[in-house]
Amino acid sequence: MLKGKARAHTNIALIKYWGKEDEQLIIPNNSSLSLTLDAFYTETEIVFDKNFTEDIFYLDDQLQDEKATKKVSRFIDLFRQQANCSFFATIRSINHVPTAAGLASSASGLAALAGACNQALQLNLDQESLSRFARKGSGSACRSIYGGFVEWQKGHDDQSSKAVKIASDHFEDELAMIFIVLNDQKKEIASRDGMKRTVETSSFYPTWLTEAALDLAAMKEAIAQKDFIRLGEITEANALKMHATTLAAVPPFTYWSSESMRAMQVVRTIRANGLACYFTMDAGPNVKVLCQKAEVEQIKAKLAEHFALEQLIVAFSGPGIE
Ligand code: 2P0
Repeated sequence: MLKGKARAHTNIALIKYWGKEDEQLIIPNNSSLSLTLDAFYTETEIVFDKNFTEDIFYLDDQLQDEKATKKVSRFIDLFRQQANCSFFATIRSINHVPTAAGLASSASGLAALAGACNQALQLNLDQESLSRFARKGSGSACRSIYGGFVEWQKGHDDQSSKAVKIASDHFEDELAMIFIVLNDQKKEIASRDGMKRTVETSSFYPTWLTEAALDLAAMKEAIAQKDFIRLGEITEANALKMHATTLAAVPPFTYWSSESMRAMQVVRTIRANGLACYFTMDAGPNVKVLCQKAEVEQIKAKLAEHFALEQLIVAFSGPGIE
C-alpha cells in the first residue's frame, strides 16, 4: 500500500491565462500571474494498492461518477507512468470553501492531487516539476504549487511551460481579496470550452496576446516596486481585456451577469470615494476585489451596503502546497 496526502490552496490570476497553444499538454498561449489565497483549499489523500481493481474517487465524501473518475484516472496515469506503477488508487478529496460559496476550483484540486501522488509514489519531484504535472491536469493548477505571487511561464513545450515563484519581499502579505459571491450555480460555458472558442474565432484574440505580455511585464515591475495602485490598475484592465475577447467570439458569449456589472460599478464608486480597490473576474459571474489589508474592513463595510454579508468572503495571501 502506498499512501500520500497534500493540501493546495486556490489562486486567482491577476494576469489571466486565456487560450491554449497545445490542448493535450496544456501549453498556454500567454504567460499568466496569480496570487495564491488562504481562504479556499483542497485536501487530497490517495492510496495505491495492488489489490484494488479500479480507481475510486470521493469528493467531499461523495462517490464520484464514471466521468469524474475517468478524468482523475487519466491524470494519475501520468504519475503511474513516471513511477512505473500499475496499481489502482482510491482518492479522497475535500474542498474547503467557506459558507455556501460554491467556489470550488480545479486549481487547488489538481494541485493537491499532484502533491498526493508525488508523495505516495515517492517521486521526489521538486516544485517546478510538480507544477508541470499539475499543469497537465488543469492549467491554473500549476500556479497553486507555490504561495504568494506566482508566474506561469508559458514556455513552448512540456519542459519549459512551468510555474515559478515571484520574489516580492512579502508584498503579498499587504494585500487582500474580497470575493463577491453572486452566483454559485454551475457556469454555462466551461472555461476550457470558452477559451477554445475564443482562440479559434475571436478577432480580438491576437490583441489579447500582445496586451497580456505587456501587462505581465508592467505587473512584475509593480510588484518589484510594491506599487499597489499600479498593481490594481493592471489587474482590473487585464481582466477587462480578457473578457472583451469573448464578445468577439463566434458565437459571442460573456461570463458577466447583470449582478457582475453592478458589482464592478460598486467597486468603481468605492474607489472614486478614496479607497483603493480593483476588481477582477474569471470564467463565471463572481467578482473579486483586490485591495490592501489595511483597508479591507473599510472596503468590506462599503460593499456590505450593496451585498449581503454572506456574499462577501475575505481572503489573504496563502501558502504553497503542503
Ligand atoms: C486563470 N482561468 O488564469 C484563467 C482566467 C479562467 C479565467 O485558468 O482548461 O481550469 O483546465 O487549463 O485552468 C480556468 O481554466 O482551464 C482559468 P484548463 P483552467 O485563472
